Amino acid sequence: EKAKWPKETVDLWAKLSKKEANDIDTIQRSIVHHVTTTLARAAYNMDNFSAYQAVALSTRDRLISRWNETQGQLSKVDPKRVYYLSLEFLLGRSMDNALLNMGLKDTYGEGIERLGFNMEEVIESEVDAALGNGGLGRLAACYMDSLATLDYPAWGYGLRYNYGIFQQRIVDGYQTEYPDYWLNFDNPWELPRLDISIQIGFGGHVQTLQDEYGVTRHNWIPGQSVQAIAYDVPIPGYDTENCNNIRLWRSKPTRVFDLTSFNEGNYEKSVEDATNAEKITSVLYPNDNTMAGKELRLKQQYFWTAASLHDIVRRFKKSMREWTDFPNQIAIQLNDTHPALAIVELQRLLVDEEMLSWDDAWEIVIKTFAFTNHTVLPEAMEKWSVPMFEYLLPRHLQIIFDINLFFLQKVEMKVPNDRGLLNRLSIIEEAQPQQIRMAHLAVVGSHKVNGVAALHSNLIKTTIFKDFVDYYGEEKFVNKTNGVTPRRWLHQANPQLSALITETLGNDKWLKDLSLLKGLAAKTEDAAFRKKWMTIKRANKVRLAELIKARCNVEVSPDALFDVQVKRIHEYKRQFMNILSVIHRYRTIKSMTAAQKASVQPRVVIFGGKAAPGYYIAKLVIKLINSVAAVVNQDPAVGDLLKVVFVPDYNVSVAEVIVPASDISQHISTAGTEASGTSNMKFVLNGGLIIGTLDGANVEILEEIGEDNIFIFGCMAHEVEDLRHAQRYRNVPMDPALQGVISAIEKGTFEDPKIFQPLISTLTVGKDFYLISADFASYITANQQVDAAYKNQEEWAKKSIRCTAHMGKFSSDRSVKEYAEEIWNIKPYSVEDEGHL
Ligand code: Z57
Repeated sequence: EKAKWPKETVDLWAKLSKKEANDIDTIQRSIVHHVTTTLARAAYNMDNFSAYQAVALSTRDRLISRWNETQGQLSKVDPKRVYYLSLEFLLGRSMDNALLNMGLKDTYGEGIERLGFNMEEVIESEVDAALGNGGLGRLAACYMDSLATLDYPAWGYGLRYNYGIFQQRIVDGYQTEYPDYWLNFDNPWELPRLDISIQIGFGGHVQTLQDEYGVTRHNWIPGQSVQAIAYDVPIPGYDTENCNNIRLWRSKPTRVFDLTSFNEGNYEKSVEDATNAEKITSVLYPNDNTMAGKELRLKQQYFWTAASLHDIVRRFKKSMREWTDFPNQIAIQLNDTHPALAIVELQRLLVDEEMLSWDDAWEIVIKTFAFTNHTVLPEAMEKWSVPMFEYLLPRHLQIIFDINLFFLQKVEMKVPNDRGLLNRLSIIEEAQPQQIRMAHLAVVGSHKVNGVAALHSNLIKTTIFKDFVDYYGEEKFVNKTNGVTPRRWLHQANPQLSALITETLGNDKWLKDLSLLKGLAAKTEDAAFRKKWMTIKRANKVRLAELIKARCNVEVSPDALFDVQVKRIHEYKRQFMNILSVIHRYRTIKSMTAAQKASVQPRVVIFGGKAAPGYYIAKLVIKLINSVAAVVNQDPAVGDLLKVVFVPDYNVSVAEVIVPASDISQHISTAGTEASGTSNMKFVLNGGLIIGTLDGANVEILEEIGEDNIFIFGCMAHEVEDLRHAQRYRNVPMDPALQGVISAIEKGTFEDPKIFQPLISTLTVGKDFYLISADFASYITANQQVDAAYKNQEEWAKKSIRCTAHMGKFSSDRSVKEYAEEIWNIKPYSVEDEGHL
């Protein structure tokens, strides 16, 4: 149609569509324009929040230009793209990140300074986008940053929950949950695409018919339907014009749907149906590493995968290519088993709607999908009961049974007469009722399966997927060690350290090639440099001390050793062992003479993290931490030698303050339970040392930074089975130091001991599944080594610098490049600066 326009019209469009200028005057005008028009305010009624809104709207304009240019060019060029399907994107705040990535932070900072505002204060007005629980959701956010930065054509697909992860408050030492209604004000970081609406069906029945060639065809007639509406979140890369997209779906009632009830004269019923439709994207399930098994969660998973696949297929069809080209144009990464239904949905679309043969369709499906496993914990493995599944998705159930039958027939051909093997490999678990094993479906429907750290990837090959490795061979199972984005986790969270690194290395190239950090290693012997390094650490500790004063009303000294454990509260992560060792430390100090106390290294022990609302034991751990804090912090016999704080409502923006301020952080999961961990990488990147077990990515961090710069303790993954066996059947006595600590709790040192009995029982009656007693002595020793090492500040500074210098491997840029080259087979596409209309 554009071609029909006269030249002057085309030229006028070209002239007026030029990107906004980014000089300070233009930017100030754009901010004030949004204040006076979009916000309908004026200079006399401005506050930090309205300043935030105006700066956000102005930033958004620039983001959207880039988004538009990138997506416009990509739809013309149509390169192979990757789609990252994740039920969680834990993005945190957007404004600071967008300004830094677009290289506009200084200009905006100066611009609003002259308009009477301070950038750091304005940034604080933004609420986190907390559409995730923990590591898995934050990993997705880091990967989106790296994909955009490396110019990969990539889209994320997820859900736009009205309520993100709950807000945590501490009342009388207990966690209480409050709804996180993050959309209270307009969200400037999304573009509603009200025109992009897809019908998603549920329930109903399956018609079986013969087509004109006598081939049996299946036609699903859903009993209900809802609409999926698209909301696009622009993801700008760092130091590139490229801007990728995360498409989040929101559920809405369809007209057709509510009219059925309405026409029957049942008005209330029709409104009730509408409410049920809205409910699908109402709330993020707050479980991390556990499976809830709720019907609404399964509805979320289908709603999201069906909408995303419909969108992907629609885009593919525009290119008029052959179906066999589908996997040449499209890679789909399944972030855990949550989107595994996408495998079934694509098979259904190809067979039932596009009329491909089963085998042709299945070949396309397998070539398209790849699957990331993030855990080996049995309680986290997704299983859906067959009767519930059939009620919601009758045709999908048939397809799953067919996928399973054809798969098991092939196994039978290769390994005849091994019924045990078929049972172990089957997608269907023969329980009462039958269960669908989503991990098995994901393995069978993908061409690559990866773990998230070397240890974990080997572990899955020998445990949960052993039989699959025997059947398919080793090549299908690969490792992709996690990484984190240095843009958010160093440049944004620790601006002073970032500036020092840039000054020292002579440029900021390290932000796109993190291996360049190794240039810092030579500086360990430079005393002046060490001083600068440690001065920055101290400033970050002062900032954290202020946050602790504001949120916990506890005064802590920035000269003490800051010891941090922040992550979801889970038994396998062993926050319980940490607080027990703090009690041990407290008792030790209490037993000391004044002279002995003089040589104690003062320590502030900082906890943070949310417990799933239904996870009773995890919530008791929070209560114990707060009870210990209440006693220790006011004990004059201890003074500044030991402080304990629980920072409420740990989230991404709180992490951005805590991570740069830590001296030592704790990554102390029972060996073999933490698939990778990613905060370990963030802490070490910021010059924080870690104390940890040989678990997840700790192993590879040790390899990179060397054993002198990390405190390792505890048993190894391969020893866990034997230790558990011994605890169960040979009455191994509890570690004596631990016994002393437990007795102190039972004597009522920290509130009514009855409260904590269920927790203590996990060590005694529960046979200490996470091996706290077995690891306790070596844990105490490792903590003593930390104290001793910290006393020598010059040596500590050297360790701290070496930590940062050797973290190049753990950039998510490296991870994403490995996925792109070894799994997705996609190439970067460089957006041309000025697009041609
Ligand atoms: C989650 O955050 C992780 C695994 C899961 O299965 C679920 Br559900 C949620 C975490 C792992 O526990 C971490 O060890 C890992 O670093 C992270 O996923 C990212 O891979």
